[in-house]
Amino acid sequence: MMRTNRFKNIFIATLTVGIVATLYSCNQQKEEVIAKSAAEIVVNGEMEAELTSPPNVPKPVGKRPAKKLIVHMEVLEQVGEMTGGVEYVYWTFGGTVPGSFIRTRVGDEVEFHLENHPNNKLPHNIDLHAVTGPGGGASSSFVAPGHKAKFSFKVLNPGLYVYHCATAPVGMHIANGMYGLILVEPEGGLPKVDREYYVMQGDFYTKGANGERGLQPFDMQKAVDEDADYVVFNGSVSALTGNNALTAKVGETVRLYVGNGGPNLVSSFHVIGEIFDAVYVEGGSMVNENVQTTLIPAGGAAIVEFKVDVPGTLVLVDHSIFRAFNKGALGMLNVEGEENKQIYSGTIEEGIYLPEGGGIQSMPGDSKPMEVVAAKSREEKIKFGREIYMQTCFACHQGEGQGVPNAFPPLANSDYLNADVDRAIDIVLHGLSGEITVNGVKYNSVMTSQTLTDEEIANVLTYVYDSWGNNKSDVTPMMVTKRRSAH
Ligand code: HEC
Ligand SMILES: [Cu+2]
Repeated sequence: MMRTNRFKNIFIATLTVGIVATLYSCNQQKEEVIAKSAAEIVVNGEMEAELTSPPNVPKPVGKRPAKKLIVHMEVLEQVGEMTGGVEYVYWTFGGTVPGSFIRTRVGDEVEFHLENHPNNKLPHNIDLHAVTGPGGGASSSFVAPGHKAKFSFKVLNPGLYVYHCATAPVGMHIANGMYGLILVEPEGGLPKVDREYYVMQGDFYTKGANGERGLQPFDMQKAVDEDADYVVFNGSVSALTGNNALTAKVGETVRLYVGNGGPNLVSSFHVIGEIFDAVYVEGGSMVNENVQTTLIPAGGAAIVEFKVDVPGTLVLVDHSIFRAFNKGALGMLNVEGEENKQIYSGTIEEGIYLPEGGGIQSMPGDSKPMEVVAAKSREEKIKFGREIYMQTCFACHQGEGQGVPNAFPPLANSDYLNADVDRAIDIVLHGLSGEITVNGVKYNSVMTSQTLTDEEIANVLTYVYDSWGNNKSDVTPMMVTKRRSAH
């Protein structure tokens, strides 16, 4: 018995490997053919893309032939409400988090215009996961405030793709809301459904704990520690509840385009009271059926479809459940229509799924004061200073201190910098605005004050003075402390 069984198993295993290998090579051949033909599709005319704010999506592409599709996307940095009484400065693609939804098809040639509003403080760019090419467009789309950039790409692969800002510090730009979705429909379009919605999860990190009121600044340390204060759908706690809930009628089919901007957390996406009839796994071409919870990685997406059979409130959650009830990852889909007692005995009672609110509590007496590691030598100061530069100053003043013409003055070989050390300390401490002249060129812009310790400011300025032909001035924490108390 044992023996025959084992042989049988080996036989089946060999057979399976054989079949899988054959299927795999067939698939590969097929994919090559598709990829080739997508690149070869000739575009026929041009049109301006319809962009929509969440939770809405543009009209289906369907059978429309491939075209040159013109996309105008504006970056806006603006204050919004995270939850009652808590405000946050969101950095957005098109004024919303997630950013405007882009809908295209295989074979389209997308001409992308990225515009950075003049009131913005920072440079930005865009990396679209639907782009075949280095950086997904990032290096071609880098724009300073008040500037615009244009690049184009051929859409080769169908699927649902994330786009995001990729300007340093990348994590910070994503954490502030710079992500969205671009859908690439296959040849002939997607099957028709009754309702389509756009939902995207993101995690947020604030200086204050969850629920602490006021304008909350971004907290870099919590972001690095992946210790989110808010985990939400569509940018804020109540974006998909109450009057903002999604709607459908009994008997309709619903398709959700679900993305996850991160920056850190993976979503266990689930709809309480439904089973997904179909899931386009990871937003690709593979369709899974009868799924309870689907995993959506940071920087990934999924398309989920289900038919609503009974009335009531369906609840969208990240099934990492403290995020749903204590950090905001909860949305609602209200279904209206006739009861069907055969399927379900009654409606779900509304109000059960009320969020439980700010849940981050600490035990008394467990917080130790932070130890500051002081640099022991000039070399170490420069090393620490370089790290700060790459995190804080790099985005505007650039990697070699060369700056950006008409927007950010150079720190390399800067006569303005070298003329006055105390003035440089003041600039980092308090920010700078108004007209200045650096190496004969006028700049009239705004540098925001940087929240750094005296030690960090000393290190970063020592690094800057030591680099790119500057005068090697040494800046000590004491000098910074003196300037700080002078104001
Ligand atoms: C958000 C973009 C931004 C960031 C981040 C930034 N700066 Fe600036 N910086 C500017 C702008 C804009 C000006 C010019 C302001 C004006 O026109 O009045 C400036 C001016 C300066 C100047 C004086 C002009 C010169 O070129 O010598 C110094 C020095 C300086 N920054 C240092 C730093 C350092 C050090 C950091 C990092 C700790 C930093 N900046 C971070 C935008 C930025
Ligand atoms: Cu950005």
